[in-house]
Amino acid sequence: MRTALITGGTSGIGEAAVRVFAKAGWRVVTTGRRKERLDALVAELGADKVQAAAFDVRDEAARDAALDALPAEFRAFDLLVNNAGLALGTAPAQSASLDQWKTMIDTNVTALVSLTRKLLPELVARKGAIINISSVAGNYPYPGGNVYGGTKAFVRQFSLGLRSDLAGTGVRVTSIEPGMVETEFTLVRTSGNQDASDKLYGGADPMTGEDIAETLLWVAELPPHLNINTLELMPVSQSFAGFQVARS
Ligand code: NDP
Ligand code: 8X3
Repeated sequence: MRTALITGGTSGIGEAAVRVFAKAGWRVVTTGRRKERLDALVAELGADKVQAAAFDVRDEAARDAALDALPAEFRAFDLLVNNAGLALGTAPAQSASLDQWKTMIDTNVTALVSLTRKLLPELVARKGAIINISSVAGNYPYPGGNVYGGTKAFVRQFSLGLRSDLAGTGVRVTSIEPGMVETEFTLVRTSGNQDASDKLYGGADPMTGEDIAETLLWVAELPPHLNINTLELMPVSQSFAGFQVARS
């Protein structure tokens, strides 16, 4: 039985992925700060299939303690899904909050790199896989995307760099780059503005966490000689709006 570590399992894409992987027969360890939500997932899916490790991904000591406390059969990973992440704010760079920028970099970049580095020797030994959740925001700039988009461009390029370094190891690395997925993402980005979230997703028929989770499972279960390098997904309703010109 293969074991996956899926970060950010308390809502959205990560929560859906925990269900999809557990139902497909994987052992899953999932993480997040909201322990009660993790505990509910364990109760729903069974402690033989899912274990929870509650910590803030930015706190390496808490992370290591939580992972070390897992039952032995949940401590060796075949797959790391780096999903935990967030956007904060949509203000233009010249008026954005530096604290919010630092939180995004600490969470989406520094914590992801740190957890990846920690697990890499074991993933190499087990010929495992890494799936990183980037975003279309890393591929296409948009007003107010500034640092969030920058962190996701990092995630994509880091994934490709890992592929280079891991040549010959059998470890697979994939960057998944979704467009609009209806989750708690916009609530978090707008500091809890339900109206803003409803307006963004309303009438857009956005992707769901389950759509992305099924894609993650497909990538993870491909034959071992196949690597999806990057995969960009959008709802049909979302497309490109072109350049802007500021005229005098
Ligand atoms: P949600 O807000 O629904 O889920 C985010 C998850 O990340 C939660 O489980 C949250 O757990 C966890 N997380 C955030 N910060 C931390 C932290 N400091 N420590 C531990 N866990 C943390 O959003 P999504 O499911 O949409 O987002 C998942 C990933 O997908 C993110 O990386 C996001 O950037 C990316 N993405 C989302 C898109 C979208 O349109 N929704 C599109 C493209 C990419 P908790 O708060 O309990 O700690
Ligand atoms: C989330 C997608 O376009 O809202 O990564 O930034 S977007």
